Amino acid sequence: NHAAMKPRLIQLDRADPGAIRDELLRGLRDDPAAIPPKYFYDALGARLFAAITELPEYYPTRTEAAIFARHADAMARLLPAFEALVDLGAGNCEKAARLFAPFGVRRYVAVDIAVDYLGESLDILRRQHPQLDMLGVGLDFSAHLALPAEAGAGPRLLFYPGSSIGNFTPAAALAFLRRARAAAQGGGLLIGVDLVKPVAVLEAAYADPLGVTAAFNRNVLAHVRRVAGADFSLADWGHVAFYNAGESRIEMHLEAVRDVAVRWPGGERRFAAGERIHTENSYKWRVADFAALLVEAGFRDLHHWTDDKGWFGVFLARA
Ligand code: AVI
Repeated sequence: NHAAMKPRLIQLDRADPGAIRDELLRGLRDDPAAIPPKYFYDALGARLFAAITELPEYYPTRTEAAIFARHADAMARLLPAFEALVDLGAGNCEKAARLFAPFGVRRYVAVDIAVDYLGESLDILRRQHPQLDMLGVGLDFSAHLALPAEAGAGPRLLFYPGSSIGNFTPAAALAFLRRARAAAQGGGLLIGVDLVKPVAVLEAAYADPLGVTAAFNRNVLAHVRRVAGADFSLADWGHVAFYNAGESRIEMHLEAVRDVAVRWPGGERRFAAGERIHTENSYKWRVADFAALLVEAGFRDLHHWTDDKGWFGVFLARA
């Protein structure tokens, strides 16, 4: 029976077009203007991000992968007991799949905002791991982490790689970690975190000479044009990325290269040349500060691994 072999998919949060438009237009009217970074990831944006992870300057993805390749067996020996591996922001499910064997995973719950793309990933995975119990969940986990009952009642290992936690402010990161701890049901958390390092290395990773990150940044305007009806012209905006040492974060902005007026149904805003729209923060943590954040969120029994240069950290903690 082929249908029975299909991984189960559950879509929990359907995007509400009205709420999306309201959120975006509120941000555009703000001073300074801002667009939430989750709008980077339309179909093209997701592909541009995948291209970023291949850039020689963008060290986080390959540095984290090397840490897992080197230490997965050591991690496996320290894991709390768990019934399901819950992958937050699973995408193509590649990172989690590399842990199935060393961690002895029997149930895999892949969570992402859109279940459509997840379905394709899980179909491919199913062929490689026919014994694995799989579930795909469409959920905006930046808003809440209430997983469906189908995810199981036992302890869970939450997996949050890629330093996506860095796109939260420290306060939002703490709130997120508290929710993650509750969702783990007595299991644990395995999380990848980008670390503070020389400014030149950080800035090169967010302003690559090929211009892929610039395209990724500008593409958010095409997405906003589509979903909020704001008539952005991409050529009017330049990519700006710099390290803000006081806040310990990379900031990305789009800067008007001339005076521009942006119109949308029911409103408009003028931007003077040089004025910016804030599109992303990417926080860089120190090991001790991130460990303290985990403890503040209620986690215990912390372990962490880094690469030789200390550029990226993977933390394991018990819920
Ligand atoms: C997804 N997130 C962890 C990336 C980062 O590095 O903050 C997004 C990104 N922005 C620009 N380049 C990559």
